[in-house]
Amino acid sequence: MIMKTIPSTPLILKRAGLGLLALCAAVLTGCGGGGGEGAGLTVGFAQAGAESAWRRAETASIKDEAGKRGVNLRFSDAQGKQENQIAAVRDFIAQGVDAIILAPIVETGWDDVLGEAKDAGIPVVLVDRGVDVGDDSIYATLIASDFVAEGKMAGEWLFKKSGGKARIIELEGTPGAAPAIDRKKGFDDVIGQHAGMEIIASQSGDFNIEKGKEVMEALLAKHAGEVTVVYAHNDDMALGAIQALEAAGKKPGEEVIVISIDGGKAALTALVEGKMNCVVECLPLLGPNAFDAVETIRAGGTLPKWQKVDDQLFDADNTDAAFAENRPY
Ligand code: GYE
Repeated sequence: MIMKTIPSTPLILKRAGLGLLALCAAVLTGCGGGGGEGAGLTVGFAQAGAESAWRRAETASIKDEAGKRGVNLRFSDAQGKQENQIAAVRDFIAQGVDAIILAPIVETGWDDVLGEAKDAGIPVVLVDRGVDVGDDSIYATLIASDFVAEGKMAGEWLFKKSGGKARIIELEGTPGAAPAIDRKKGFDDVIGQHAGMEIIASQSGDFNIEKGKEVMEALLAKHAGEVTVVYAHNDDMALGAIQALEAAGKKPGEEVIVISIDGGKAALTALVEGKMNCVVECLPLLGPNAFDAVETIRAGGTLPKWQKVDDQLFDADNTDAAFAENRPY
């Protein structure tokens, strides 16, 4: 790749020059109405897709925040395909953007293209999903939840709720995606410690409602007589599973416990209606944090490799209709 051959010194100068420009812009425009540190920057956002309400909320948060800060945002939706996302990152590098925000579809396969970004002197801020790379200096920071902890929270809640007896169908996220791998790990680890709890089937519903419903229908054809719990790696698949349960004549939330992760309005509403029993939160409003990170990097500051987003758990004890109604996504 051409970018790899560019020597680092001129790039450092280039970045310093742009930093100065940004500073001038900040001084000229002041802090209000789109001014500030980010004003005038060009940032590429390589989004994974639009498969879930969560991801649409994340996209909206990043676009809104760019608008507020006067950042010129270039947006790409990879439509669930890693090759599209890699091509988008390469395009941003070729365009010489000031920074790249990347929500990586899967964990692996990023070494080359992120190495190219580093060689080009373009910082990469990872949002919402982590990567598995040989050299972690090829990205600046990761802003994301702890997905193992989320899965663990769900498993521990279920242990208490079920008294340690459960026949579970697990609906996994996109194969190879950090939240699918880690939400499975955290949950399965807890379940594995209790003899009366068993995962009777575990299959991917690709983080979307249609696939969640379809997979649940197929699994119900086999396991309708024994299933007592559905654990879905996100809200959308849980909502699809609820439709499948109802179509099969089962009462979600009563005959079958339903657990999801994300905590969007639709899931919290289902919780209040009694069709869902437990929702572990995962916050999608990462725009402010992402652009704070870009500005810190450009100001020469350092950031922790992982900025952990804190999540909580919702169930019938702490969630009411007003809370669900006011959920902004
Ligand atoms: O839970 C899911 C989405 O990467 C944390 O991706 C994100 C997950 C989120 O499609 O709904």
